[in-house]
Amino acid sequence: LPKQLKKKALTTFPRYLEIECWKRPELRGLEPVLQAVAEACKQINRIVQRAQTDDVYGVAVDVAGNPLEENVQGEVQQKLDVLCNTIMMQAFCGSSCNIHSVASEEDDEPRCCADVMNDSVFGQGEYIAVFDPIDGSKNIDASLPVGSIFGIYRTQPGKPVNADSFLQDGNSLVAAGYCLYSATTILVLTLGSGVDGFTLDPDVSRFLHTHQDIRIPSNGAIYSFNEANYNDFDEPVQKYLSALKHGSSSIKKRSTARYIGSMVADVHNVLINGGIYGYPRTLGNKEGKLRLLYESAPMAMIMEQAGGAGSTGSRRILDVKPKETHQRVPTFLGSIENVFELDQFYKYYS
Ligand code: AHM
Repeated sequence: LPKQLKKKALTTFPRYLEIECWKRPELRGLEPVLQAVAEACKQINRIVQRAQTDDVYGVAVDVAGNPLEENVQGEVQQKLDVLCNTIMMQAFCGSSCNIHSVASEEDDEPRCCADVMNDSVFGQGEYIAVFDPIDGSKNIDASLPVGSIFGIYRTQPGKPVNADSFLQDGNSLVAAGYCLYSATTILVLTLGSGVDGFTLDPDVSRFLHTHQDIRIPSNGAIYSFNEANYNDFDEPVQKYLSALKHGSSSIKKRSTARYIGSMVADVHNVLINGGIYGYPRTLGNKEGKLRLLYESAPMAMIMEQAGGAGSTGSRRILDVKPKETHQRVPTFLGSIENVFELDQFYKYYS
C-alpha cells in the first residue's frame, strides 16, 4: 500500500457475529451458518474475479459430458451458475447441522441437506435457507457487478419439512443478506435488528465491519428501472416515471437514472444513496421477473430494516405468502417516501 493509505482498525465479521449472538442467544444456531456463507461469498468473489482468466465459461455438462437440462427458469445452466450454486449449497448445508433444507433459484425443487451432503447427519436442523447464488450473471461477460442473495427461515414446529415449508411470507425471515461483487466486495446482512455491511479486505481475505447500522435516506434522486420496457409497464408506473422526469414528483430532487442490470448492485446503490429500484410487471411477465423467495423478500427485509420500504405497488412484499417456491412478484424497493409515492400512483391510476 502507498504510505498515505493507512488501514482502519475494524471489527471482523466473525467477531461481529460472536458479539451479536452473545447479545441474542436465540441466534447462536446461525453463527456457523453465516460464517460459512461469508466464506462462500469469498469463494464466489474469487471465481467472479477470475472469470476472464479461468475456464469457467460455457454450458455445464454432466459426468458423461452431456449438457445439463434447462433449469426451471427455462435457461441452459452455465458452468459458473452450477459452480456458485454448489458452493452456496455446501456452505448452508455443510457448516453445521442447523439447516434442514435449502431452496436455490437454480434448482427445480428444494433439497434436504442430508441429500446435498450425502450424509444423514445433516438435514436435521431448525432452519431452512433460500438463495440466488449469482444474480445478474450475464453481467460477468462485460466485467460488471453481480451479487448473491440469501434468506433464512425457521422450520414450522411440529410440521414435517418439505417444499411447503418454504411457502412462508417474508415477515418470517430470521436473517437476510446479499453480497455485492463490484469495485469493492461487500456483504450486507440483517438479523432483524438493523442492517450492517462488511467490506472484503482482499489483502487478508476478511470481511471487515465498514458500515454500521445502515440507514437509507428517507428520499432520494435515483430511479433504477429498465425503461426499455416502458411501453409494457402498468399505467401507474408509466405515469410515475413521467412525473419523475417532468419534475412533478413530490420528491423535490432532480431525478437521476441508474440501471446496472444486476438487482444486487442496483438495490445497493439505492440503499446507500436513496431513491427507488423497480422491476414492475410487464405485458410479457405478468408478475414481473424477480423471484419472491430468492430475491424480492430478502431485499425487502433489508430495506425495511434500514428504514426503507419494499412494495409490489399495492402491498408490502413481506406480506406476500408464496404459493410456489419460484413465484415471481412485481418489486419496488427503496427510500420510504419514494416507494410510498409509487404506491400512491397505483392507488390513483388503478
Ligand atoms: P437472473 O436471475 O437471470 O440473473 O435475472 C435477475 C436480474 C436482476 O439482477 C436484474 O435486476 C434483472 O434481472 C435485470 O433484468 P432485465 O435485463 O430484464 O432488466
